[in-house]
Amino acid sequence: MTRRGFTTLGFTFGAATVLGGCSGPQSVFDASGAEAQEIMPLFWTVTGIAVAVTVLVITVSAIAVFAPVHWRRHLTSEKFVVAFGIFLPVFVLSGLLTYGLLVMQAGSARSRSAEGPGVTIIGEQWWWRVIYDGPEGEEIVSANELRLPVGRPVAIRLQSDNVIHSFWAPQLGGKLDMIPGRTNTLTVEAIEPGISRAQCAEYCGGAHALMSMYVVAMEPDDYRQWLEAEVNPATKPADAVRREGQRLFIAHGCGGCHAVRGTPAAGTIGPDLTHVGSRHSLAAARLPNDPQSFRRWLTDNQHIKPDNFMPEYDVFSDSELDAIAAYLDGLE
Ligand code: HEC
Ligand SMILES: [Cu+2]
Repeated sequence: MTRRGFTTLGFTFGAATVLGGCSGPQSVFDASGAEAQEIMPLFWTVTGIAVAVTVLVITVSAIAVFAPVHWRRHLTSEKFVVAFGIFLPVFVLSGLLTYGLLVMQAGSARSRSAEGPGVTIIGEQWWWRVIYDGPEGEEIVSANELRLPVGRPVAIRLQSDNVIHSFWAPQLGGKLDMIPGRTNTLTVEAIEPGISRAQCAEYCGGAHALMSMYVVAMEPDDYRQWLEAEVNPATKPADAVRREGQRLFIAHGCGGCHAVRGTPAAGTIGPDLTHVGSRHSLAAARLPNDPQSFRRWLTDNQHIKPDNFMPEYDVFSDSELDAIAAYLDGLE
């Protein structure tokens, strides 16, 4: 390949890598939240000005080094120093500060308007405990997925009971730390139904990079129906295979770490599994949610998500694995 060919290839790959992050379920550029939309113009304004200032500085430096003497002389004049060294920075920075404060003002006005039921999200290692305020004010414990009604600002109370994590849902806008012993409140409003992703944005140990989750924005009626179903205890196993799965689940002590409401399983160390079958992923968006993935998770989870706090199980036969997977998959 010619040198030019290499350059073109390199450039194409480089651009593809950089621009590949510009769309998709975890992209800040695909705003699907009111906050994200409000921040967007501020982002582009700051980026635009930063680019302009960089170009200006490079141009002036180039003039200082390469231009003929009579050009260079201009750069040392007092007028130039006052205009570009004092007035321009003061003007640009005060303008940006004012604009930024106005955007923040709008943001805090809208977070005051978040009156309805909220959600508590607790950062765990390396998954999310998600607790909804129920219709009767009760706590509905779930995990590894955040559902939101479209068109209503929702207050998300962020906590941690171990190290510092950070909740970041790029499409909704906003990123806020989850700090042990504190509650930080982030308000978001989804503006259209759809699925996006959130990611832990503060290094929290071993499997930090694999601590994601899906954010599901739903029409208000669908959301209400979903929340009403989420209050319910787990569905009873529908057939003999699933009943056997439930028996194995209890007999092998899974319930020491996991809760399945309506059964003796009441552990709180791991994610609540009462409705695990209806979530969009397993293990904090690490695996798709299907029977095959449940099986793989049980036997191979330290490979799938290195360092996570669930032990691997090599005691089950093939048919036992199928039974447990069918049971968990049926917990809709
Ligand atoms: C020592 C505690 C412990 C035991 C015992 C345990 N688990 Fe887990 N389990 C965890 C933890 C912690 C996670 C979260 C892992 C992560 O994503 O970082 C988890 C995750 C899971 C998930 C994924 C949940 C989700 O929200 O996506 C499933 C399914 C699961 N466990 C099933 C089981 C089954 C079945 C058993 C018994 C055979 C079992 N677990 C035993 C701690 C445990
Ligand atoms: Cu993290």
